[in-house]
Amino acid sequence: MTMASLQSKYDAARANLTQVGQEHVLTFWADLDDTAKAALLADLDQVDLKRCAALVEPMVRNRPVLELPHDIQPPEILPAEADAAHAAMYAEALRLGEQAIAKGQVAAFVVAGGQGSRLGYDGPKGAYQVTLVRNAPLFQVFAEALLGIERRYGRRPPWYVMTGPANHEETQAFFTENKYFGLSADDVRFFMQGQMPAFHPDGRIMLASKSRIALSPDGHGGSLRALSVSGALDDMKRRGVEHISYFQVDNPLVRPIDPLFIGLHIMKRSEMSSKAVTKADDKERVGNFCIADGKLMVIEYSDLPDELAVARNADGTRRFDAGSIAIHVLSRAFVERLTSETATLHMPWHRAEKKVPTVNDQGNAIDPDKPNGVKLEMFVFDAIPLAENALVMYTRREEEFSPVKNATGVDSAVTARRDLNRRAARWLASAGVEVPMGEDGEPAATIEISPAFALDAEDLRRQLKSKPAIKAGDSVLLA
Ligand code: UD2
Repeated sequence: MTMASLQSKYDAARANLTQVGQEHVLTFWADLDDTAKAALLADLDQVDLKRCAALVEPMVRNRPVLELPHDIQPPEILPAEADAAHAAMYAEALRLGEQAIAKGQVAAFVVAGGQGSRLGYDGPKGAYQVTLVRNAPLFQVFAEALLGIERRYGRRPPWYVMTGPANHEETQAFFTENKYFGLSADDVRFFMQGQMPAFHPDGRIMLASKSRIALSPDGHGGSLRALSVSGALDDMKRRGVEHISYFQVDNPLVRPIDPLFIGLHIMKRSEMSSKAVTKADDKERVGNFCIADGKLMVIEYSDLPDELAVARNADGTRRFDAGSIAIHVLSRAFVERLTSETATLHMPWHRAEKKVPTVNDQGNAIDPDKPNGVKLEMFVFDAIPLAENALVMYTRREEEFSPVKNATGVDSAVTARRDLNRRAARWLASAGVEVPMGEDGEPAATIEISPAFALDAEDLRRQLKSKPAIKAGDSVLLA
């Protein structure tokens, strides 16, 4: 940037910042060299000052009081598998879903913008190696599921990967180094999610240093806006994609494209559909599906009142038992409607008080030991109440949900690998293969089934030409 253009950008930025009382962002301008000045201006380009200004009073200077809906009821949920009452409907839904996939109307969409901080893993979470025999990373598992879909339905779905500023380049490089795991570059489109500045509790935007704004990802709810501003929605339209199959990067058991789920979404003319599992315990850290004041919505575990979390039905079953596992199908038209220029995105912001490294008035670095800043995020499930005909279906936890969130213990790589192994053993057993079991009740062999080879138990039955003989201690790969 030339000096003159730096100066004119500075003048414009100063005017905009002054309008919203945030001119302190430029406090150290005179101390900065041109590179640092350009970096600060680039950070400012990321910030929607008007949007921030509207949030300062209600969300930053004040802690919003969570207003729970008056009437909270459990929703009706479609079963994981068709019972007699649903047999005809599920058969038709499956047909519709398979047809949409074969016509190229379905895209996969993974949100992979967060940082693996809880996992203590320093890299894009999708690069985390998770499978039992090949140690394949999460991204490879999803790529192979798309190859499996192509094998089965004759069409490879395009894949949209939302990254974050901390991992965008690394994620793309990881795909390139690994030759897109058998996909081609044209099948995969990367885009970065939006960012929000952190705020001082008094409402001022925080600086991370003299020349950088303290920016962080705006939550997976920001993915809807990012789909729009990145041009991904236009790209989908060009390709004829109507339905967006949304999942999180941390769940190696997910079926990135599920014909039955997609078919139900189409059949019910739902704009946003969700999968649920029965909760592992009353306070499991998953959102709770509820009908609140007549609308389907998810109430996050931290917000669900205790008396509701522990409530029981007359037969002793848990009253609010449907946990959100962040698997959705969204209609492209719905995302377009929510994010169109004339629409105000009515999704709420969620406030979190965090430790944010910053600088003091003299420009000296401060590494806080307690929360000193406010971060704001959007959650994707807050779009559900805005959708027409939103539906929820159950899926089986052991078939589809075992996220890698923590380094050890629950929801860790250890439990995810255990669940991948159990599922592979179960699929093999249902195909008539004898799987040796250990005294601990776990399969006594290490088994990996690539989703490119088989997408589910029924697919495996079809794919297996002969029944492998498996002995205790064996390592078995079906790929
Ligand atoms: C989320 C859900 C929870 C349940 C659970 C299932 C929230 C608030 N809670 O819990 O209800 O469904 O998942 O596993 O969502 N991400 C981004 N950008 C961001 C933030 C997150 O891409 O700015 C991605 C991240 O890469 C990951 C996913 O969103 O794939 C989930 O994020 P998380 O680990 O923060 O969510 P968690 O475990 O609190």
